[in-house]
Amino acid sequence: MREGILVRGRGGIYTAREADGAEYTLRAKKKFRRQRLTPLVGDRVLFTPGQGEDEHGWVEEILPRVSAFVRPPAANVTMMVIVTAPEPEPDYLLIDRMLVTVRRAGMKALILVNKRELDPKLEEIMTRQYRGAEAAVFGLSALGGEGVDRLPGLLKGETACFSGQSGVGKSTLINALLDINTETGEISRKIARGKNTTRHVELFTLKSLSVMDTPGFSLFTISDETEDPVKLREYYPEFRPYLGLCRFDPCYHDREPGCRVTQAVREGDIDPDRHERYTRLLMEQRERWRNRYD
Ligand SMILES: Nc1nc2c(ncn2[C@@H]2O[C@H](COP(=O)(O)OP(=O)(O)OP(=O)(O)O)[C@@H](O)[C@H]2O)c(=O)[nH]1
Ligand SMILES: [Mg+2]
Ligand SMILES: [Zn+2]
Repeated sequence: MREGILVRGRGGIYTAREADGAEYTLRAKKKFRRQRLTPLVGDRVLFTPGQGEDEHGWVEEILPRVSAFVRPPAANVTMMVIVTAPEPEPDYLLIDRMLVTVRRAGMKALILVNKRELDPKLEEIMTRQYRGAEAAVFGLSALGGEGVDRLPGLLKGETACFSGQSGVGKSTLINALLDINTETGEISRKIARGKNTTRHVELFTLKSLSVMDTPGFSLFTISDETEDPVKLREYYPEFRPYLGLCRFDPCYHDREPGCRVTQAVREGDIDPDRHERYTRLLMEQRERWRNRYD
């Protein structure tokens, strides 16, 4: 058996790449379905290649994962790169939800503010929102090129998954970063068939970088699993300095009297919008927790 990494997958057909760059078309063995295991882009797999030119081979084993994501569907990601831009308008609640998922998985996070030339102020706003959230905020412009040269340093040694709303420029950034030409949302003048949005996750390993492009999304639930809502606060690194300083224990940092976190919000050490959205997610989690046996 050979070992490779899944770089693409669509309609049950996977592409595995060996270390030397050779690619193989594969299908997943039936046993995976019985195990309710779906191979994901980023998976390290053992496989047997197909015999002839046109014959596909088989994914035989999925090697243990460092991480697995449902949305975007990807395995072994170590850093989530959340791409934002002035256009389309940032959905902060979506970013917060992604950060919660990233924290829960124990991953690193990086927030890129693309299309900086359209509105240089957004980087500042984003930095204020996520101060203390352990996600560096970095403004750049994929089209203008400014800042792109600093990306390799930020992504070195990581398997970085570019995610975020459709149209923020994930594919354009990856193209600029790796000097490749994947599909981007530009209206194709030649064929005039409209937006060329990314439809599948793809892993690129080039220039000693490992980067995933993913389809954009606008809907995102934190998780289908129910989790005690008291856990939510643990995914907000900016609350950590106040651990154990609230009057009540546990404190949800919501409307309890003597809450040190809401005091920090009042004193301007935590962004009030970021905290307000936290209470919304908390409400959602509580609702789900109440209905967990339904
Ligand atoms: N002004 C400006 N436009 C940009 C920049 N980067 C990308 N764009 C444009 O934004 C549009 C969307 O870019 P894509 O790279 O396709 O966006 P995406 O995030 O990959 O979108 P999905 O694949 O649908 O998720 C295209 O028209 C790009 O040319 C930038 O730095 N500045
Ligand atoms: Mg894209
Ligand atoms: Zn509190």
